[in-house]
Amino acid sequence: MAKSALSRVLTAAAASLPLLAAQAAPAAAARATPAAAVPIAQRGPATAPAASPALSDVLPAPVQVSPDAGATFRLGPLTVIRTQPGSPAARAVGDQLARDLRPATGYPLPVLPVAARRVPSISLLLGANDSRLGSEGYRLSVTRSAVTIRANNPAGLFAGSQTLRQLLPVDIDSPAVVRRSWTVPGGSILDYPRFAYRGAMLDEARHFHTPDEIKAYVDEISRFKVNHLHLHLSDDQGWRIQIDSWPKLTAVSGGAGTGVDGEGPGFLTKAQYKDIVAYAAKRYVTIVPEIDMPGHVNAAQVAYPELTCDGVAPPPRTDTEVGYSSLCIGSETTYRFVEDVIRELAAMTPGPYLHIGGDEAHATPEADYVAFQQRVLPLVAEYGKTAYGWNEITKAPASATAVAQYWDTATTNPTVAAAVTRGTKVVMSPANKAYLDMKYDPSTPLGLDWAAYIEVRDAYGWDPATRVTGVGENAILGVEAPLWSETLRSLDDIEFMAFPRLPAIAELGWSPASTHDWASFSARLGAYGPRWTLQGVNFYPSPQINWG
Ligand code: TNX
Repeated sequence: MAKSALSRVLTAAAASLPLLAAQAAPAAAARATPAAAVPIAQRGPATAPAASPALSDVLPAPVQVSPDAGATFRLGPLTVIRTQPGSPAARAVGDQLARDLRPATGYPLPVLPVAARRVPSISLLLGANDSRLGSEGYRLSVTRSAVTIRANNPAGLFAGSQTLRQLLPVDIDSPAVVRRSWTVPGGSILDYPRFAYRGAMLDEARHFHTPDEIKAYVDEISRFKVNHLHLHLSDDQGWRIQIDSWPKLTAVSGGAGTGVDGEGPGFLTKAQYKDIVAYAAKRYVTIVPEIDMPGHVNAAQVAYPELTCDGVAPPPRTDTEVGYSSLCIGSETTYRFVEDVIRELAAMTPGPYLHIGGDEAHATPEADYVAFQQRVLPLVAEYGKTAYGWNEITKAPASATAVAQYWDTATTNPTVAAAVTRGTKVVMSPANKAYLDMKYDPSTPLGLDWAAYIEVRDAYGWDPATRVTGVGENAILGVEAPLWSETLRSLDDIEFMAFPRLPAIAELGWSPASTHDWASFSARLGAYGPRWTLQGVNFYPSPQINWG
């Protein structure tokens, strides 16, 4: 999915953005203005420095780093990649690593089950026999003759491979051959995640992002050990996933004219969705599908008027208002629809989570909302999935076995805290810290500002386990950085909002709290900028960061 740096420009996103009427915005009158069409090369650092990283220059910060100055490894034309014999998954990680390292080095980097003696080798081996590593951790050791990554599972080999890519000079991200020496700093790294769930989210409903754009984002987020991609597949403006038993959902609400300002048409066929799931799985990213209900359902009701209480189809909506639509809670048709959608979605999703939304259901009376969730949350479990929803689902006792995604900006939420005592697990996405669609500052051409302006330091400057009273480390499954698409169109737009804040959220999810340090993080981030430039990733060159 590599994109040529030269061909990438910052796309003009000519979104004229109506106010988010239901949300009190600090600067709600601000409109999205088009970003200047400046060639990407002029936006980031002008040239990539040829610096060789130190062993600790890794995003997210590893658990333990022990440098050995005398043990520099040199990757050369004879280097081979060796993978655990008998493990197709380890072999696949090795193949992927070879594909990642070949363009810039120009070396053949054969992938073999065993290496010939005295050949410099990069080994990816299973059987680390270290319980601290868990399912995603790894040990990486670098000596003069070998790089060895050991893990209990292939996921750890993949994580270790991403670390190794960052330990090579920034030129390794060049899409064309660079003639230079390719060193890896000596020593060893012990690394494993703080939280099991590190997520990102794309909003397919407000503007449809194509399968290729989703795959590019998978590539970009997986470098930072983000292991879940949540796809918001339905909302008031559009329905973006094929459901065979209700075909008009996509025929009517996935087509031309759908999306904010009528500019985001499209939907994923089941085949495309499964292809994305498989592509992501190879990068150890699990797809989490979301169908939002009982609110945010206008697009479904446009296609099927029987999903309203009066049976009358509402007009299609292309504005950005929220909180006005609701499924008809007392109608059995509603539950037939919901069960069909959950059944089909569960069948095409190998991952454990199925997100049923549940946010901003302002048009659903509270008692109806609870009744709906009491019926629907267990339905998700019936189809073999863990129910997942925005934090409002904690109003329903049935959320005890569910995962709640905390998007509230408040640092106290008694309903969520009470649910935690009943067993609910929480993914932290506080909108004023983790929402990648919030502007960096008032001059950001894209994005919204209802929750906050979020500069890089704000995105990094919080702790998931102390953010909300009564929601401590043990209650937290992880963190997620959602990216809503009201103002976004292209992949360039996505990248501009996600980078460099996504690595901040990824570090909060992966790295031990003891490593939390702005000076360290910002220096590592600044050194990463030239890699994005070489990859053609349109990142925001935040003035808070010294970009190499
Ligand atoms: C709130 S946060 C929403 C979305 C909007 C987003 C824009 C949440 C669960 N719902 O419907 O797209 O704000 O920032």
